[in-house]
Amino acid sequence: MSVQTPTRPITGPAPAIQDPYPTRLAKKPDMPWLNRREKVVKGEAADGPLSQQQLDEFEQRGFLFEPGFLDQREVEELTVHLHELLARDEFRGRDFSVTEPGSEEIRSLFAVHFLSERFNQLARDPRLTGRARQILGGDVYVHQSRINYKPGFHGKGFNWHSDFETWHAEDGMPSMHAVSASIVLTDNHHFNGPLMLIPGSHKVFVPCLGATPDDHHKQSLKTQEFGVPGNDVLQTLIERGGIEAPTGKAGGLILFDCNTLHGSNANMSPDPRSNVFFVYNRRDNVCDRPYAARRRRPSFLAHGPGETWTP
Ligand code: 6CS
Ligand code: FE
Repeated sequence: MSVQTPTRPITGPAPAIQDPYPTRLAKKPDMPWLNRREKVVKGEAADGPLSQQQLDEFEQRGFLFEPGFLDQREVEELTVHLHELLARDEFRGRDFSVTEPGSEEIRSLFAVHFLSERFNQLARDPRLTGRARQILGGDVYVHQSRINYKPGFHGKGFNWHSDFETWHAEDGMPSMHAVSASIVLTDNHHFNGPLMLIPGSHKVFVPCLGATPDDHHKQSLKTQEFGVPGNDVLQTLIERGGIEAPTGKAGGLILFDCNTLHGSNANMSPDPRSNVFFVYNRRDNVCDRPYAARRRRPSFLAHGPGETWTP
């Protein structure tokens, strides 16, 4: 007769590492959100290009829009590089080149600071790294980069989400010490699917429902279904903070906190909408093991400090 011994005790002490931001839950939590633990702005006005007023705005709203960050000449030059990258046949069908659901049109091209010397130079531009250091209060590296491209009439949107929720759950980013810099390379108006943000939403962490499926990024980068907050909590946060969609001429910069809820609509206008986007993470906040997924995502989505990457 054999006696079955359980391989793991059914009850026992809680795991030693407590996740401060549990997400991808099996059931709806009692509270719709947790308060953010980290400060938002960790540097000083004296440390860089942003004024105290700009830092205060970022602190309160979770983003800052700077129209005319790049001049027209620089925008035109970067646009040439962007189109060159999008036209590269050898990138077609590769995992870092994400197409729209149901078509072959490119939606996002990741790791652009490794694919192009010009975008590498832009990622390291002190106008950007200075702002990121100032907000994060320490040395930074590029955690992720990408181009988003929404062709006229065809470009689809992005559901509401916090990037930090995904990076924490799927890439193992421990804390909210990252900031995104999105430079708009086309004129942005209300009809070509501009970035929409919920002011103030960065101050709370909204746990999301549903275990992360394996290889989730293959689906989520086209249409995200896991890691999106429920409608009730979105409604409350939008009633409190509203929705903003910065618009204006090409060359504008949107800096937004890693936890600010954002999304965008489809492009229903004839005009394409494209932007280039760098995520700066503080060097002491490197990603380790994912908090709510079985495996880390591929490195084109989450680079380490000092790491290089080739297609
Ligand atoms: O999965 C990610 O890492 C990303 N997804 C979205 C929709 N936004 C930011 C980031 O590129
Ligand atoms: Fe995002």
